[in-house]
Amino acid sequence: MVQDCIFCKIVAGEIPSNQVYADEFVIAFHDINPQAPTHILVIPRKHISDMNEASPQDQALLGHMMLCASKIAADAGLAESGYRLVLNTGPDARQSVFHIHLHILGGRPLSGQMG
Ligand code: DGP
Repeated sequence: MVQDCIFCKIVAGEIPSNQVYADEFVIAFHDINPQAPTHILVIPRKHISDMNEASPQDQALLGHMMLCASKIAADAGLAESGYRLVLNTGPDARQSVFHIHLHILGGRPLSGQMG
């Protein structure tokens, strides 16, 4: 656990979250500032600050996050209508929390603009 990391504190249960999924490796919870009708974050229990810090050792964990996201999206009813997975890294991507996280966005037609 990294001191002063909001998401480490959520993993530790020190900050409450509206959790929708948890297993040995990841947890998922609703974003506090939703950008779409469904906006869920999937985060690893392990602290990795961003994709620049991710290493080959994290390959299985990152793949697990993606597969969990598809299951969570399906459970949220998004499999047919579709959804977007977003992983921001660094200032140009406007990353604001430096504990890696996958956004699941859906529930309405999303912007055609990717950047
Ligand atoms: P990003 O810009 O990719 O770093 O997105 C960080 C997201 O984290 C942002 O959409 C808001 C969300 N967030 C920040 N703090 C909290 C929190 O304490 N609880 C929850 N549920 N979400 C948070």
